[in-house]
Amino acid sequence: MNKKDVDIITLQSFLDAPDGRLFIGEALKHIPFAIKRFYFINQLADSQAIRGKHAHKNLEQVIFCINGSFDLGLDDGRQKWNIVMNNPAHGVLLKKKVWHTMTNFSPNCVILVVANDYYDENDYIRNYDEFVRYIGE
Ligand code: T46
Repeated sequence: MNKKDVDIITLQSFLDAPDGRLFIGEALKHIPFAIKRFYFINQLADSQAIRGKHAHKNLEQVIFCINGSFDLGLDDGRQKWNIVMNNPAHGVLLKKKVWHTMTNFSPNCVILVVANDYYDENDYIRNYDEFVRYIGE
């Protein structure tokens, strides 16, 4: 995976100092799909935790780190890419069939994900060897 293959979405924001900064993302404008689901992850008390470790067969998502930081590892089966997620305005498009891992969480890390479909465990590939076989088919 080359840098050009990682789609970074940059949200517009408005600073009302000292009263906060407001970020905006609209479906089919900034987010390249209709949003059917969102979820967020907080309370990342263990900086050594590893989340993700899977790919999706069809699901597409955009992942944000809206507070703190973490490392996002991407792997399309040919090349690997690591992105430090530490800018709340930047979302990374998680395309289908890309193995992804989340590591190195700061204590105040909050991850927000928007997805183009509902939760379906059958869409997950949670075994790396199976992932390599799947993308080779
Ligand atoms: C992804 C990365 C970035 C549900 O029941 N519904 C949901 O919508 C989600 C997202 C999860 N779950 C259940 C499934 C598991 O029993 O919540 C539990 C934890 O999910 P998981 O181990 O998949 O969490 P992560 O952080 O490894 O992965 C999540 C998303 O599941 C996944 O789609 O791409 O964030």
